[in-house]
Amino acid sequence: ETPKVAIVGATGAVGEEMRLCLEERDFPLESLTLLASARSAGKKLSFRGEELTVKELTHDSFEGIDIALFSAGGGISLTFGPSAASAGCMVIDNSSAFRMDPEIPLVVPEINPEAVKNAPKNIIANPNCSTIIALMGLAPLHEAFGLRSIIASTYQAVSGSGAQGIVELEEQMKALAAGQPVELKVYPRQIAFNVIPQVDAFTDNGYTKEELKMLNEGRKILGLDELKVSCTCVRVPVFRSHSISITAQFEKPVDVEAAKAVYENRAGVKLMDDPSNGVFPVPLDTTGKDDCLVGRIRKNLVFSNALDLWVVGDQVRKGAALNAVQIAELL
Ligand code: A2P
Ligand code: 11C
Repeated sequence: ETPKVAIVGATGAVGEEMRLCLEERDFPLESLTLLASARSAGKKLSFRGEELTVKELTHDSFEGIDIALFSAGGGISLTFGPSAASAGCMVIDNSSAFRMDPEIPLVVPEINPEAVKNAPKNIIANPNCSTIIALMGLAPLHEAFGLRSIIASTYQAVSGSGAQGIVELEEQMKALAAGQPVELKVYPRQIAFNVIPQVDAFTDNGYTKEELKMLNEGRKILGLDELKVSCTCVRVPVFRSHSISITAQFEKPVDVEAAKAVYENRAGVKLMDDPSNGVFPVPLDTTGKDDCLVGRIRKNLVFSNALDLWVVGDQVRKGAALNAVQIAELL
């Protein structure tokens, strides 16, 4: 039986991409319901050549819906996710609200697809975007060499802040080009022609919440309770692909040629690594694309059994919407 599907946050940056992914991938569905706030109710959006009308999200929105893809922020997920799930709907949630709940699987379909089978709360969580993209590069290396620790810095696109982040970068660029002062709404500092070493709120230990997600979510997805991670997350003036510079230390001795070979025939990740010929991935290479790209693989000169690498992926796609749609496909 083909499912009835809903998108919660259908007018947002990720919600729009979810609709696109369902269409592009010919996802088998009986109907698609688009939900957002009262502000967007009545707005028309196209799907498979039809105009669909956006409806206001309410607690009654999930009657008869089989799968709901949530991307309207953690507050909306906490308020509406459990009631949708108890109405019999399978919730695939893009927020951080439920990710660390031991009864809620946290899934990257290329890495731990079997986890979807054990979802007693009818909720499956979609991981953080930087975590997904980093792990798409690291999981094949983990299989080969056994991952022990990660030191990473991220270069995160403004799409990670939703539609408003994209507008803020555009508006600041236009203002600067016109010699006008910039306005700050989403970010604590100017994002155009700048970089900001803060993504999400700071915690007591000096790391931001975003930086701790790579640790906690990485452990859960890979099933590695002892994995050590230290991360610095940085917002950069890029529209929609995140890049991550990673130093990874392994249990076994590493070899660069063997490391490059692990990406042969892997779904969702490709090697792009011939730096002396100018071949390495940049954010624009993955923008609007499904695959994550890996380059700059080299033996780390400081730590034993360690590699340095650079991973790039479209934040809106594999970092969010595509991964959620792939989880729905597993169901
Ligand atoms: P709306 O466009 O009506 O505000 P983004 O992450 O790109 O900012 O998108 C957020 C998404 O979450 C949008 O689709 C937005 O709808 C939706 N949203 C925000 N607040 C609510 C709410 N109170 N009820 C339902 N949807 C909401
Ligand atoms: C960003 N990664 O780029 C964030 C957005 O845990 O899903 C998504 C936060 C999350 O700002």
